[in-house]
Amino acid sequence: MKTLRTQVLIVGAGPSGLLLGQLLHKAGVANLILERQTGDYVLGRIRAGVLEQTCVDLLDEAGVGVRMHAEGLVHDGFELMFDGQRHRIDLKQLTGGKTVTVYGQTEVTHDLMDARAASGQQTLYSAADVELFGFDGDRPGARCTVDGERLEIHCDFIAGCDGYHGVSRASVPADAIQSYEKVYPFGWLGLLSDTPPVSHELIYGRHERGFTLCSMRSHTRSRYYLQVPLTEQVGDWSDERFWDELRLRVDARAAAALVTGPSLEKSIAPLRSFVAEPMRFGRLFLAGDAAHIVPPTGAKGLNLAASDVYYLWQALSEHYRERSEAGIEHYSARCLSRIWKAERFSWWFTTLMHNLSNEPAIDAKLHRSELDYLVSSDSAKATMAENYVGLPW
Ligand code: RFL
Ligand code: PHB
Repeated sequence: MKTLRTQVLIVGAGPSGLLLGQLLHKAGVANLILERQTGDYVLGRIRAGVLEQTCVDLLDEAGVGVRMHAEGLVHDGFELMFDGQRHRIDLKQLTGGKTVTVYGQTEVTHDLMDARAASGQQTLYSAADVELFGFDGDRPGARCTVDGERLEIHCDFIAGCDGYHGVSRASVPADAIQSYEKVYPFGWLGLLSDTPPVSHELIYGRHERGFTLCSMRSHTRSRYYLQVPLTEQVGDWSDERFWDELRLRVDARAAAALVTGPSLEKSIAPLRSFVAEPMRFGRLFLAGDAAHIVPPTGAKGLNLAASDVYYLWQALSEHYRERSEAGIEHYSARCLSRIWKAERFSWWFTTLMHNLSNEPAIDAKLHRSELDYLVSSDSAKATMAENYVGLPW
């Protein structure tokens, strides 16, 4: 068996793992990333689209912001659509100047992978059978198989950035971790197409046929989502059926402006709220989707991953620079305080905007009334905007 040694072993080359690796590299901390899939597979996943300002700032700090600033779209607001009307939430005005940036997760990952290649830090793709050991003591590490060869990696710390289905959270003894979970009885059917977006800002729509989101990746690439029952199969949704259904759920102006075209990608994502506590187990830290999931309404998932990475980068840099354990001790509590607020916001926005099929008639009326209140009250709009642009770190 071949043996390797690094300071921080990062499991997972999604945005959390790659961003942490880059920030640690810049802080002079050696790190090695183990990823189960190939790089092309990781880049093929179409996911998040909206970055909070703090996430943009952290990507700049990591030195990967050039293309994001050149190609990303800065949005000052978004629209809520219900009963055939649209109502604008002016993020910039309601938050004293804050905005969000529309730049796809695929592009963020691409930029981070390029920076990783230039950094000279090691990344092992297609790493099979990853097993973690020793994180409850002071000699943690992992074993895995890469290209048919068995490897043992020794390290000071392990960062579990391996998503919801990863090995890191699963390696923690069941009695040391508590999970909170809510699975929603519907999913999002997403479609990506090289067509101009229906509007220059995002539109979140509530409709009796189900929720709709009109989003984008650029001025020429659109991303649309439809709420569908969990029983739906993506194969039953031809592009034509998708466009027809979308047209039924948007207002007349959007229906008239909608440009359709062949899909580049179509998939169904289930919706879930999930938090695992705590997020540190001795020398193992969980970060990003490995520790928490939000439903995508409100675009918080990638942004939360970035705030975990920020706290972890600070904690580990302090450890190596000043021999201070304070950041390590406080990592879990710092992350969870922000995570629960984003969980609350994402759950609230999801229940407000979706068609909950078995909802009592009075609840539907109450949601409708809440939407009326939201778009007519400056303080309600300010609360929405404050959460949407992202709470401070
Ligand atoms: P990821 O992206 O899941 O990456 C984890 C990586 O770990 C690897 N892995 C392993 N590697 C080694 N050994 C193992 N045993 C392993 N098991 C797993 C995986 O292959 C993978 O490469 O987690 P990470 O890095 O924490 O990033 C989280 C984000 O991907 C996620 O929160 C967002 O995509 C959520 N999300 C959104 N977030 C936003 O902030 N804004 C949005 O607009 C937004 N829209 C979305 C979204 C997620 C969606 N889906 C499909 C879940 C829209 C959708 C539809
Ligand atoms: C996306 O463009 O993929 C997107 C945008 C906003 C969300 C969720 C997803 O709330």
